[in-house]
Amino acid sequence: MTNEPIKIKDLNTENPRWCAGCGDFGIIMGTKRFMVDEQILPHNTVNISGIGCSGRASFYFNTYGVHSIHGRAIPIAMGLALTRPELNLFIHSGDGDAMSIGGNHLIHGINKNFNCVFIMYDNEIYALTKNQSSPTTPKGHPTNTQPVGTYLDPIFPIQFALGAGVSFAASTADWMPNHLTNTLKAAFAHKGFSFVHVAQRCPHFYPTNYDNKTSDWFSFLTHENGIPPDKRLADKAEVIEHDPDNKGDGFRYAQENRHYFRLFYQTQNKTRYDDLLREDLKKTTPKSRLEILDGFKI
Ligand SMILES: Cc1ncc(C[n+]2csc(CCOP(=O)(O)OP(=O)(O)O)c2C)c(N)n1
Ligand code: SF4
Ligand SMILES: [Mg+2]
Repeated sequence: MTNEPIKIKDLNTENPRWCAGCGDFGIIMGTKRFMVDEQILPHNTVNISGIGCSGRASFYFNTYGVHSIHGRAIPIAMGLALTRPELNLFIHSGDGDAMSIGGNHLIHGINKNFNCVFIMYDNEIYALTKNQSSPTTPKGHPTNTQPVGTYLDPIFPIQFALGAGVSFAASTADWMPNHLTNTLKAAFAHKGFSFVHVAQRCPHFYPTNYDNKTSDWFSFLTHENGIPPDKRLADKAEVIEHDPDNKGDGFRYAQENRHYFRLFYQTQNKTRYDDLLREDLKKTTPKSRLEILDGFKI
């Protein structure tokens, strides 16, 4: 370790094994840019991922990392948050990993509000398992598992997170580096579970999704306490004022088919389990294993 400021190249590992044009490249590059801007040091940082194309993200940061199993990035990160509060924790999770197979863990991670940045790579498809419907696939979109068109209405991730009581919910996109980096800065500054939804392109299995050449299908929501619109796209897309204190409006925007990139909601008034537990531990006297087992005698 040197005292030199870190640069992007210090955070790189091997070349990612993703398809050309995959939005995952933009997400890890935006995350690295944010780490350099904020000088988030690799030896104090853990990138934890689940399974999926997105699950490979943890390999591509020269930090500590865990490539775990579906949904379990959340309990692993929580264990670290409880025992090593000085670490910077980033969770990388796909739409299937977060909303389907690991959905139960996500609800409890959000409710426990432990300190981490949760990045959801939403390509609206199970990509690693070759084009299967996910909980966020639009109704009617054909996939290998539902070739006549996905049967169900999609789950709206921000609405899911707000419904579970999240303390920070924002949405950004892989092709907006400036907005992505600013969103991660706001998420990292927030103390608690920061849910960051990222619209992610999958040109291999879902090339018609998220047209990054046009800007009439989305709006930026902005506010002095929010996240500014992407510099490059601010003049091209609709920009609406929204106060991130207003959870009701945030919830309404989150259930629309139109996309909104911005900070939906933020509160500092939610209890943090990691803080509570650490305070509680200070008040207890450690017990031996036998004493603990005695407590279960009947
Ligand atoms: C318990 C379990 N069920 C199913 C699988 C198979 N599986 C691997 S990746 C994946 C889908 C991942 O989709 P998503 O989270 O959206 O990630 P993406 O590949 O799109 O980035 C599935 C179903 C698994 N590995 N473990
Ligand atoms: S299949 Fe899709 S998500 Fe997976 S690496 Fe290729 S473009 Fe990216
Ligand atoms: Mg996916």
